[in-house]
Amino acid sequence: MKKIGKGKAFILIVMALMLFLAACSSSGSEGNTDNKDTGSGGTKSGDKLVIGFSQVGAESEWRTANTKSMQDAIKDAGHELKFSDAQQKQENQIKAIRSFIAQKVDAIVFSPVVETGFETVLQEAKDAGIPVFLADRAVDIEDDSLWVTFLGSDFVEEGKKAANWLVEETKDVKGDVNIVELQGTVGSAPAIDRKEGFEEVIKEHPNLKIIKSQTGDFTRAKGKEVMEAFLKSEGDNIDVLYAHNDDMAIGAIQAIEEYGLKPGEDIKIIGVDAVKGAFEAMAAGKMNVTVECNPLFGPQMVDLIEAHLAGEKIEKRVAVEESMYTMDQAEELLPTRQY
Ligand code: GZL
Repeated sequence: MKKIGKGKAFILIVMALMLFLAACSSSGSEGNTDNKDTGSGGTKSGDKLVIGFSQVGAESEWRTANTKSMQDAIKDAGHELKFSDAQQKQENQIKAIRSFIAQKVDAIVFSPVVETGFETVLQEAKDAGIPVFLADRAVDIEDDSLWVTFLGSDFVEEGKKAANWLVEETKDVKGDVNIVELQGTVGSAPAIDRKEGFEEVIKEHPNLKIIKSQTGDFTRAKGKEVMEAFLKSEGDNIDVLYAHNDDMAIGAIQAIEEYGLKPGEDIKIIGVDAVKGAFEAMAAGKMNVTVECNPLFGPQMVDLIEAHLAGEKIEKRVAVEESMYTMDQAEELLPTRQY
């Protein structure tokens, strides 16, 4: 058998050593399943999550549509939903969040009925290591580490859109335009911001005057009741109703008709939400405009929860795209409305 020279022997030993070292390093990555299991952020997408959802209530068409969008999206994604309807009571939301913490859910979605009074319970969720996602309404809390993100509408912009429509609609009117305002739930983000946005625009037009303003708590019944009081004290002096949601506007329309005036003509009606009821009222000539506030963000919220739990960075505020619809568009668009 031919002898191998010293030089060749050395090369063979070096090659054998390199192959051995290469084998060691590759088995190191194959053998280490720990890194693959944890990834960069914990749960891999595709895991079944348990999501606690504390919803404001069932006070309006908008809320009902929002609840359905969230429930369907969580179910369609294969996750488990623990749902709580707070019936518009803050104490019920605080109880629900504490219950979700005790049940060790993977994530909490929360639409705060009002902006303040939730700091303590959100700190408890943070201490328990459970991420909180704000849906629809914001909280007025300095420490924004208490929630991952806010997904919802820009309510100030909605108020501005409503006022800008009125400015255009009354540009040829000489003299004062008297406005009555039905505010949403006292202390809620949409009520505070829709008022702020509307007033920011009309302050540039001194003839546009808010002569009465009171909460109708976002419901049809309360909206009708407060409008009856407005009509009693101001009657034929009212030119415009600005309602922070369509449900209160629809209640007010009933009160205006019972009073003997024509809604949409004698009194212009401005609503917010763009629910089906508003399109029906506009198609009947009883309402003039509705500013869209889109409740159908359930799939977007589930995507945000899964992305966060997979370790992705999430923006602190994610806005929902929205439009505005007027009486002349209502008949054609009504059949297309999903809520
Ligand atoms: C707005 C939402 C409001 C709706 C009302 O995002 O919070 O609450 O405008 C609902 O219809 O009651």
